[in-house]
Amino acid sequence: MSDLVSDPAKARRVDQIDWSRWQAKDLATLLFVVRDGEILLIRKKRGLGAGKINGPGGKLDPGETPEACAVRECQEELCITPLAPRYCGQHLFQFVDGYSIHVWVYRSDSYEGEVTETDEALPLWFPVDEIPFDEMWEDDRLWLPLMLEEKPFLARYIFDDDSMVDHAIELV
Ligand code: 6OG
Repeated sequence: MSDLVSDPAKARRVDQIDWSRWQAKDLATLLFVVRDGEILLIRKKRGLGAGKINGPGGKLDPGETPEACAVRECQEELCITPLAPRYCGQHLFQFVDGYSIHVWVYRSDSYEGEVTETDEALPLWFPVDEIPFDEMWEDDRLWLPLMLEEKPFLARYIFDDDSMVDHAIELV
């Protein structure tokens, strides 16, 4: 399309961004343990999305792979080590204030250790058909079902603060 923007912060639709040249300011992960029909979520106490319910996760350390980051964040936030994480998909989030974040999503069926509250996260288990989407980021209701159905996705979004302005999700 011809109305590509030179600055991704100026886009109001995902098709206005040249995603092949897009580079996120932050790289991050989310990991969901799904076991016996329940999903392990957290009430986030700090960082981006503090106060919301989300999966455990956070930003990559320099040189770290997304998978290693996803496991480390579970260790730090919940004192557990998820076993055999499986890749589920990626999110490319562009915010209209110029911030951007690329998030890799993983899923695990089991873990070692005891789920423990930390100063970063309050653990919360929910039945997979009672996920509290009203307390989560607006995008989550679009792709968590794909993650639960094991359908790998590539999702692109424009956000204005907490509000999703546009999105496009591909199954890959
Ligand atoms: P820390 O600030 O905790 O890293 N994150 C999002 N998660 C969802 N579900 N939707 C979004 O929509 C998100 N934007 C960011 C990825 C940031 C954490 O927040 C997640 C990371 O786990 C905009 O270090």
